[in-house]
Amino acid sequence: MPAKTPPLVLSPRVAAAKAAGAPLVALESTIVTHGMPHPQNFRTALAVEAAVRAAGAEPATIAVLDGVLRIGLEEDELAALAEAAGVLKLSRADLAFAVAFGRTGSTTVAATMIAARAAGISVFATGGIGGVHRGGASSLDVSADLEELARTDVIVVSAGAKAILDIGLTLEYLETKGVPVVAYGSDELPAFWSRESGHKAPLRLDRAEEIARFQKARADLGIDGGMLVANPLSAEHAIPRSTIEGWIDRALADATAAGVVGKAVTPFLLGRIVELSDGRSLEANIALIEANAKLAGEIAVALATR
Ligand code: PSU
Ligand code: MN
Repeated sequence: MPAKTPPLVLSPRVAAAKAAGAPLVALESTIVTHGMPHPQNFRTALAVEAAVRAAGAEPATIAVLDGVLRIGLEEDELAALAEAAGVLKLSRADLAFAVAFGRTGSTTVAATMIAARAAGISVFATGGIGGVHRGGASSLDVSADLEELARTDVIVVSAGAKAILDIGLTLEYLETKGVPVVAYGSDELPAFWSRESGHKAPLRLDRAEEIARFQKARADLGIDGGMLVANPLSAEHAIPRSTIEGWIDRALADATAAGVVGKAVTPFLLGRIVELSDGRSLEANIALIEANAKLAGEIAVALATR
């Protein structure tokens, strides 16, 4: 059988950037459909694309629309996705399900990595990755994002793992799987809404060029798999750990009481924490994803100019 090209469709802007060899940054869409309320989700999606462009790279927001894996969305498509109901939250397990049956779904970190890799995009910006949930040692609630980082060659720029998780176990898992975890400009791993996690970062780098250099050395050695870059959000927007922990505990108790399981857990917790914090967590989330998009753009530019 002849080799089959992956069934994905590049937007005209992304196709032009690729043809010109310009730096590209993949962006996920689950943060839009399941991570933030409307209309902040749409405004943030546009701001994040603008941040990538300001850094000199072309953004490619990824989603499955009516069964088509799309790499780069038009503004009206993004607007529709931001208010659509019943959008699937797609990971490695069900990305192909949406394609096979003509469904519309947003891509998580895991699914966006798969799509980015297939489209030849090596840098991706998100908010916070999924990881090992608290109690994960017995519930086995471990995000597919971690396994994807272990196997797919994409640099994921995040603010660390979401603080709702067990950060220590998440780090152990990534170490076991050989995923480099690089804190940007910090000795400590950030924890999404907070600059501090209580965990020392396995690796620290201070410049986008250094991250590109590290990735190049990995590739030269034939080391495959992803890399996790953890970018602490600005002190101005950060929420102290002690403050956020109270809201997390409340949200976790509410999730248990409501019997929330599986894929619904993370969206439930994020939404509940927005309520409990009176929108403060949302402001931090918006700020951190914009900052991650900017850094991802800089890394993509550095990789392209090496
Ligand atoms: N970052 C955010 N908000 C989000 C996410 C990331 O700021 O909603 C999404 C990503 O798509 C990530 C997902 O892959 O949360 C994790 O979901 P789970 O824990 O169910 O694997
Ligand atoms: Mn899960």
